[in-house]
Amino acid sequence: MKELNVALIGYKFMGKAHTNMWIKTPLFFDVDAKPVLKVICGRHEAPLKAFASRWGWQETETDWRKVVARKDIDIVDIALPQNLHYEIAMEAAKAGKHIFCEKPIAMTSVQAKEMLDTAEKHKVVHYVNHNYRRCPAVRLAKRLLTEGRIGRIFHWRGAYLQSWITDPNFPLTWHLRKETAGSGPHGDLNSHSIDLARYLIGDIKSVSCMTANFIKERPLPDEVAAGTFSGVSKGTEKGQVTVEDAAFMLAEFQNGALGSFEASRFATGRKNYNYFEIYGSEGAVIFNLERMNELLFYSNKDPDYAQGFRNILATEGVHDYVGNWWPPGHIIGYEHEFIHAAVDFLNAITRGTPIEPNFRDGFMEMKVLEAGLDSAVSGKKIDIAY
Ligand code: SOE
Repeated sequence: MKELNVALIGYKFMGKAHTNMWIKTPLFFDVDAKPVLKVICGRHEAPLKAFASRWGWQETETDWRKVVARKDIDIVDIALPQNLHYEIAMEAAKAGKHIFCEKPIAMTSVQAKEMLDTAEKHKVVHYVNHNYRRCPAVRLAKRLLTEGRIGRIFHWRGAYLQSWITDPNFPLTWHLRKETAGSGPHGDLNSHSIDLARYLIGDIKSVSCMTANFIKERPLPDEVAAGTFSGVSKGTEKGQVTVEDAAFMLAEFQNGALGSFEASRFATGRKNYNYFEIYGSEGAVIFNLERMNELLFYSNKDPDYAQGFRNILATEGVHDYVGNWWPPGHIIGYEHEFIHAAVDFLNAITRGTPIEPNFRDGFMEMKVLEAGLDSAVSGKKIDIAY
């Protein structure tokens, strides 16, 4: 089988998810090319080498410019904080590498547009990893919407709630600093909800948003040890939190539907509650990532004596991707969404099939995110000009 050499930049939470994805994809799916774990890149040599030997990366490198410049690399995989996406993706596109990039795509929509134009100019496959699109239950929601079973859409109600920084002693990791993350849960979590809403309902016309900051100072982190959800402080010295702690946004869709988006890391008890409801003239669907194999579906077409939300376990082979895993009812998890993305990404390279969300989607989403933050500052509703 043809081989494609991967350079992965980043080796923490997403680095682990992506490494697992490249390994498992050709084992479970019939792709035309086998990803090779060629080189992994990160700033800190000792943990990088330990990661590489545990997961089977052939080589390590501490300078991302060197890996992007290598002739033998086909795919550059960016699993890093937002502030590093733009520069690496631009260099990778110019070097003719296909790009698998973590979300949100960049720090600004201007950067995102340049990334899109450059990737298109150099004819490389470009993908922004909103993994939740490839959850089979989400694909089922899309199918029901496409088949008209929900009818005309009236409402999107989305929430992405976590609680990992409610402790005031959780350190000031990169997620909590504007210069590295761009924004707080708005960019980190609302970005996923916006992507799902765009995928399922359509583009957003205007937004109105409020943000809040509950804890303004935190202890500085031990940069090497700290990761997402697992901060380690360096000492008692504190620094300023420069992103919002929660962002609640209302939106009008171009098709007339009305939506709400809630993103917070202060939702006590919620771990990774990525939730949406869609209400239409013929029915409704409800999805909750923490029950990710299931989709609730309500249909007006059911006889009146049997109406109610039915719980569909999306593990039968009729659902997207799951036929390649286990027999029905043998549920799948978080990591599988990444593998589904890699299948489509590899097919985009070898078969020329389209892949979404791509840098165009990343750009559209950045416009919505930016409008949300502008609205939070001005207190006004913002019409989005794409
Ligand atoms: C942290 O908030 C995080 O890891 C996000 O960055 C991911 O995108 C989300 O999928 C889970 O939570």
